[in-house]
Amino acid sequence: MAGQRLVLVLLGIVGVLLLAGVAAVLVLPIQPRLESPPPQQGLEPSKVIELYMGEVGGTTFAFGLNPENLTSPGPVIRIKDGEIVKIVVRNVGKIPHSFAIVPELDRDAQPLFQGAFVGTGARPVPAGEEGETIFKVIDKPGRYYYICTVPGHLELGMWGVIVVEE
Ligand SMILES: [Cu+2]
Repeated sequence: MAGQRLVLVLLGIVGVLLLAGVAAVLVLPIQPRLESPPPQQGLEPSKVIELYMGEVGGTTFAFGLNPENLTSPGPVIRIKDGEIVKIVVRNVGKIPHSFAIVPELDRDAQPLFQGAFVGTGARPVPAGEEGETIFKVIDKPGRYYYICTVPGHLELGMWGVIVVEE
C-alpha cells in the first residue's frame, strides 16, 4: 500500500513538472520582443547617425554622439519626414546595452518607431560591439524617444529625445 501511494505521489510530481514544461514552452517564445532587424535593410541611407552608449561613473547610463561625451539625457536627434536614416549604435561601455525608438518614455512602449532597434533587453549589444538599424521616416512629425531597453537602464538615465521634423 505504502509503495503504491509513493508511486502515485511520484506520478503526480512528474505530471506537474510536465505541465510546467508545456506552459513554459507556450509562454517563453512570446517574451522576447523583436529579435531580428526590421525588414528595411535594402534601403540606401540619406542620413547616418553614429550613436555611442555606455556608463558614466557607476550610476548613470547614457548616450552620446561622441564616445568621450556620453550624457543623460542623450543628445537631441533630429530627423526629417521622408529621410532614410541609418543609426549605428556602438557600445563603448563595460556592460551590454541596447537601443530602440519608442513613442513614450517607457521600456515596454509600443510600437517601436519604424521598427527601429539595435539589440533587445533580452539580447543586448555586448560591450565593445555595435549594431545598426535603417529605416525610412514615414511616421508623423513629433517627439519620440530613444532608450536602452535593458531592464533598469532607462531608470538610470539611458534615454534621449528624437524629433521628427516636417
Ligand atoms: Cu543600457
